[in-house]
Amino acid sequence: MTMPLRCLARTAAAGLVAVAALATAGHTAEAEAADTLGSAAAGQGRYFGAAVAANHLGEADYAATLDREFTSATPENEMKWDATEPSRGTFTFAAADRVVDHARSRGMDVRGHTLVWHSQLPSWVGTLGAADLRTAMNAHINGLMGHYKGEIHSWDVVNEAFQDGGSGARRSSPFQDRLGDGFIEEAFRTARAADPAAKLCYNDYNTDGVNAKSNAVYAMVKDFKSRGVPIDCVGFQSHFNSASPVPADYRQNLQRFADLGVDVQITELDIEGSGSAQAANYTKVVDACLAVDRCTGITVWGVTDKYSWRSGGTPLLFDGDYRKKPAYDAVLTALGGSGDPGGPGDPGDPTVSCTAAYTRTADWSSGYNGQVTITAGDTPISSWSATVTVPSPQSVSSLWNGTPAWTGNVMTVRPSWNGTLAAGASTSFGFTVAKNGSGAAPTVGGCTAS
Ligand code: G2I
Repeated sequence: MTMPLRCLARTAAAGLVAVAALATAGHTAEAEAADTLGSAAAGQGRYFGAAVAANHLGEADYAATLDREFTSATPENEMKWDATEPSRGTFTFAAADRVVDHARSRGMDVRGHTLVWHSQLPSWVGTLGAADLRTAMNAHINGLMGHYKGEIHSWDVVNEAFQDGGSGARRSSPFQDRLGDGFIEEAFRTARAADPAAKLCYNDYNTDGVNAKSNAVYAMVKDFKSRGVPIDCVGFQSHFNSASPVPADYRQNLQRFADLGVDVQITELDIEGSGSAQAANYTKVVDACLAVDRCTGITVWGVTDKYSWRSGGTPLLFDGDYRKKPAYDAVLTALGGSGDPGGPGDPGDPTVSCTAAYTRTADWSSGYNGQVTITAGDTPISSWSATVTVPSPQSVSSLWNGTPAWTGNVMTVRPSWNGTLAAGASTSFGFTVAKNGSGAAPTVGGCTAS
């Protein structure tokens, strides 16, 4: 019985959202300044998202960049069929839950990606006959959408069902080959019933301009709308490079879909290149979305170049050291925001710093409580870390308002919810130590901030 557990988790996540909203009331000022992608996009009534990989969330700079800049998250691989139902009827949600819980506890929306796709499909699906495949497809949709019911802003119900090239034909897949064209409609109808609050999207690539493939998708969406098949949005992946540049008729293509009565979303944006040329291409994409009222948001396909599926092409907004690239500045500017050109770490930037101060706040025969107060220097910080060396044979039995990582008897503490500090502002973490016979004081090392 997965559902009740997830429902409990959902309640907890919703509580965290409320706490986060209270704790970051100061974000209002940030939103007014629109100095992040998310706040600038919000000023335009849109979200700005990133594809997120669960296995990078433990990297402090990755999480800090995600949390600071983005208002929506798409699990990059964790919700795909091979990850969530590797054998029939056995659902595995741990990795996807990590992304969803991280995002929702920080107030981000989540895009669900993806329910029915020919790729990353476990081999058992391909062995089924038509009737069984239909049952399995619907069970898969119900399994995922049921687990995340009420938590997903938009689902990519069907992904990449059309062929490349000039024919506009459907792509061969177990679904297409055994169930025929009707599988897409069936998937959307099943999805609507499974979570009526989620927007249901069709998602594809090489459909960004007007061409045979986008014409075929357009005809399908038009048909669905005329017959009342539930579809709310079309996702345009928008993976661009020199062989597949931003089309001149991008805005026009987005607009013609919007005119059918669906939202449009840019779902997997990345543009290979660097410097001002890459920046100019990003500007084109943002301008196209802003020119179409029903273009409700943009998702870039990753946080940092180093983890991109096309890392060699450096297609994203942050480099491998999480520095803002010219493309970042271009996107922020196009969204109407203004920030720090070049980003943190630029020569000329004020130094990002913090201090750590230790006090013993309670003491008893077998233990004591310590508290470390972290204070930001002259500039705001988005993350910090401090070290606490615990003398042998003492041991730490609990810690609050921080996330510890141990090397021997040195505990490096990073923020849990409290990474972001205004210039001069403080937060603290605390811990309980079992003396094990020694009352010696711990050594608190220097604070580093980013
Ligand atoms: O290919 C780019 C995207 C095109 N549209 C649909 C998206 O779902 C797709 O995302 C990519 C992920 O970014 C990659 O990370 O989908 C690829 C698979 O089709 C993902 O790559 C796979 C690798 O091929 C596997 O070897 C690896 O085990 O990622 C897996 C998980 O890390």
